Amino acid sequence: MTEQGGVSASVKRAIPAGFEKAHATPSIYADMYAASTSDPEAFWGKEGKRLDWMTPYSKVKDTNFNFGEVSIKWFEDGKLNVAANCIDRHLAKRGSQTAIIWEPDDPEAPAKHITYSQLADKVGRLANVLKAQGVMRGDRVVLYLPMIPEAAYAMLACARIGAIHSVVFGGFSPDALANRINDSEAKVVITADTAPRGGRRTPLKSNADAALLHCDEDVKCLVVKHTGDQTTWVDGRDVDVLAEMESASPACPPEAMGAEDPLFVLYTSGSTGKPKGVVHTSGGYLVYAAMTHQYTFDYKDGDIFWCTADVGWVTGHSYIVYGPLANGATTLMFEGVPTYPDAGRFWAVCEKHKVNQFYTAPTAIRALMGQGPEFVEKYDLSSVRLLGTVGEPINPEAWNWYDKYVGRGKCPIVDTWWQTETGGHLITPLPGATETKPGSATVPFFGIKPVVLEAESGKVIEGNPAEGVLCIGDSWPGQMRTVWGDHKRFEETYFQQYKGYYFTGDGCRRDEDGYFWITGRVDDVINVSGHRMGTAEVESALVAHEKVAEAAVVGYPHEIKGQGIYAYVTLMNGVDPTDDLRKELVKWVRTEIGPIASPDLIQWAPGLPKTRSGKIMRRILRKIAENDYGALGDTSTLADPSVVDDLIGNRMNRG
Ligand code: 6R9
Repeated sequence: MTEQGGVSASVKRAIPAGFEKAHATPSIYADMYAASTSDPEAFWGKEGKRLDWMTPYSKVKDTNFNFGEVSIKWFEDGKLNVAANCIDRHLAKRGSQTAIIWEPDDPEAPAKHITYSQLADKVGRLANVLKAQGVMRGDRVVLYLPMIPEAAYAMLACARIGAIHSVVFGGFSPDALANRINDSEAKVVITADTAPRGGRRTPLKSNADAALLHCDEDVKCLVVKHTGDQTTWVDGRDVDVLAEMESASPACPPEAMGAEDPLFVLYTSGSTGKPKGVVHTSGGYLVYAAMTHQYTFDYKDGDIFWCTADVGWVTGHSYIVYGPLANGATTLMFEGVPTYPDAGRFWAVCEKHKVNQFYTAPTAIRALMGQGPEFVEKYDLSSVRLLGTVGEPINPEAWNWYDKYVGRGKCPIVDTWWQTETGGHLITPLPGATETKPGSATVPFFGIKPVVLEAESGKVIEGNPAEGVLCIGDSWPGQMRTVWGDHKRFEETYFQQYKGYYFTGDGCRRDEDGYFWITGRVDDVINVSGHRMGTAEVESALVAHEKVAEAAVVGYPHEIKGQGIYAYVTLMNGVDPTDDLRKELVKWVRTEIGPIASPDLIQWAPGLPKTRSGKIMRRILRKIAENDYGALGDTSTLADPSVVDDLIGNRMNRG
């Protein structure tokens, strides 16, 4: 990505016509950015008022990035309810406006339009069902659901009663689900019978059954009978949630929550150890999600907004549910996949529901690009006025294809860089304010102070161009507050290496114009189709197999997925390295973690390159996987340099 960035760094795309009256124009952006960074108290004190507060805040910002005393608080003495902000306050004006358009997996099945009044009714009922199951303020509720309206109802029902939700992506395995239920000490799991995707069905309930074998026996299982597929039923533990909602009261007064009370925990992969529970709180998160949704997408009243992410990821939290609903928007929720029944599905849905803003991942664009433009060209996309991307760097080829065939040359493309930890966009163009460059996430959002540091020395690099690691110099309201149950890990992960800064884990380049180009992770996290995977997680899954002695996992460039998973595996003595065993190991990892963690390539490695102190030299393994032998660097510190020649000789074809 860096080279491509360098080549096109000077080619700017003008702001398309029709954005003269956008929420931010070049001068509005310049003024607001200056105000936001020179006096954050005043800036965010005013922005906080975009929400309805039950008790107004008197303090705005109280944040400390110093290692050992990290503490982040925004609007700390204010009280509010997130669900009331996403629903109740819109009812007078927008009761009969559609809040959620639901498009099912099956293109022949009817879509649903849920108005704000209907949303209020459903969320109130579900909140009462949760209460009846003993869920109280501060309790954790795990959601393991398909992309159905009930997922949004459940998130908002938790918010309404002050319970903390933790959504687990439906593609995760029973083991991964059990780990999250146990780590968050959840009281309840909400799941569905099965989840249709691309014409196939994932057995969510039976996965939940398997997970619950490893959890406290008091954990309740609320089941949405969505497809009607048969499942097992454990009396006393399982609850038919739709039936209970029928008879529950829709009236449920919203709890007054502190701005700093947790809203949700979302597990994400890091460079070491088990996934960590990223904690977001109520006030700052919602202010930030709402503001970024409005400005980045230039959302205006009456627009139909579609973010194609799954609610199992942060993108779905901030830009399917919380940001749009806080703004009284119409948000589209899609159950299916981009390639079912064919590669035109996204565009068919855009045409059918007259989508105005469309937000997806580069990996989806690359996959569809490979199918040819005829799948896009036949649809009427005249309603679409803005395109967005998220999740990984977008290569200029994909950017140009998106621009030409989907945007028809008239839509701005907002390449939004952010993370689970950041709650919302940190570096992104604003459509009416920022000229774009294909492949660059461009400039910081209001209140964000990105800094580029030298990786080794931690020295701040002033002036342009600059290349190094990306850190953020000050807090913003959407920032994560802690790691669930492990504040020390929070500080060590994000604040230890570069003192006084939030360390993003990403590398970047800042070009002559001050535009940011994200070059990818600098830690042991790989980004597979926009999903974060810790190499350590895949390794520990592999070594849990009885035939595996040791494993090292790295990322390598993959045409569609961005990065693929390359595993070096050392087998136990006497075990035959066969193709069948390869397949068995791939299947094993799928069941241990989930399909998104499947190794793309497994190379048998009689030995791994290690330092004399026994550390695996991943830098070398990465280079071999990338086919870049010239750049192997110094191998003299290896305990046994000959293992490298063997690995090169037996390298897998990337295909
Ligand atoms: C929102 C989300 C975060 C990591 C992040 C970075 C990569 C996300 C990007 C991007 C380049 C973009 N990333 N957006 N890289 N350009 N526009 O994806 O959160 O799943 O936590 O991943 O994704 O490497 O550090 P999350």
